[in-house]
Amino acid sequence: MYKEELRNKIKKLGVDLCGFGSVERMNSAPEGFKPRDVLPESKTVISFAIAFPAGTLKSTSPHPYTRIRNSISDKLNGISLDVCLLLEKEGFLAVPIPVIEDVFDEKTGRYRSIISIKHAAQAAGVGTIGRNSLLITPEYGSLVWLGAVLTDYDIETDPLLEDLCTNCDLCVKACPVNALEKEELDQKKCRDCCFGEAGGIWAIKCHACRDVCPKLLGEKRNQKLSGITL
Ligand code: B12
Ligand code: SF4
Ligand code: SF4
Repeated sequence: MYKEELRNKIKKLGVDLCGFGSVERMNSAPEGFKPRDVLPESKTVISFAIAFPAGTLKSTSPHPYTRIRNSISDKLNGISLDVCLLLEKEGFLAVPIPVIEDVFDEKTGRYRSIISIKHAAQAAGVGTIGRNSLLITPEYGSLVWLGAVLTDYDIETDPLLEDLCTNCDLCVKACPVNALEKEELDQKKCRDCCFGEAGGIWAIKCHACRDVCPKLLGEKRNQKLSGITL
């Protein structure tokens, strides 16, 4: 299967962006959280993204954003499964990276995905990680949701992108609990502020560092949403 044929097949599963990166590009990940710690045979990380509906940010209720976050995560976990089945039919090993689950890293005291999905996306040339610690893509800005699969299929790697963050620091100033003050996000401060209850139901109550970013929407979406001020 050629690279572009595979990319098209993955896009047809319902993603907006898809890229391929060699796992060596993720060698500087923390110990235990490199692709080969998870799949020793892996050669390529496949990253894919779905544009997150921008209207949710306009809502005065946190529930539409939270509902979309839960549904889009289920959708991406399903697409990851389909990508694995597709690759296995072609004779390759493939494992999905859970879309929103994390584990506690005893060595650093930080919560981590078994493979950081935004670092995977950066390694696959899908976007670059901004000061707000989120992946920014040229097409759909940082308002994307991410998935990834590791495979032993040696796919030609896509080029890395130039840094898309302008270092304007608006995200740092917008954080209500100063979780972005230091280079590394203060996970506890962010989690305590971000996750909670609204009207007795669990909800995501903060994404200010996302909302204020001039790179929130990206080139493709800005045109469609012109006139909408977020
Ligand atoms: C745990 C988690 C959280 C935690 C901790 C966040 C964090 N930054 O660590 C909390 C609850 C606070 C959180 C909050 C949010 N999250 Co969150 N979260 C995750 C999750 C499940 C794991 C993230 C992770 O592994 N963090 C640990 C590492 C990456 O962070 P770190 O310790 O600071 O790492 C440092 C170094 O160790 C090193 N490093 C670590 N890994 C690697 C790998 C390589 C190759 C290299 C070079 C370096 C390196 O670089 C870092 C900088 O110093 C991911 C989904 C996933 N499967 O990856 C979603 C995810 C990052 N979250 C997401 C979002 C949107 C949010 C929120 C906006 C809330 C929301 N859900 O809407 C806020 C934003 C907070 C922020 N500014 O980052 C999205 C981001 C999408 C995007 N465009 O980037 C993700 C990717 C979910 C998804 N599948 O799309 N999140
Ligand atoms: S999600 Fe909210 S609390 Fe977390 S870093 Fe962003 S602005 Fe700060
Ligand atoms: S708000 Fe500015 S500094 Fe923060 S991520 Fe966006 S472009 Fe980068």
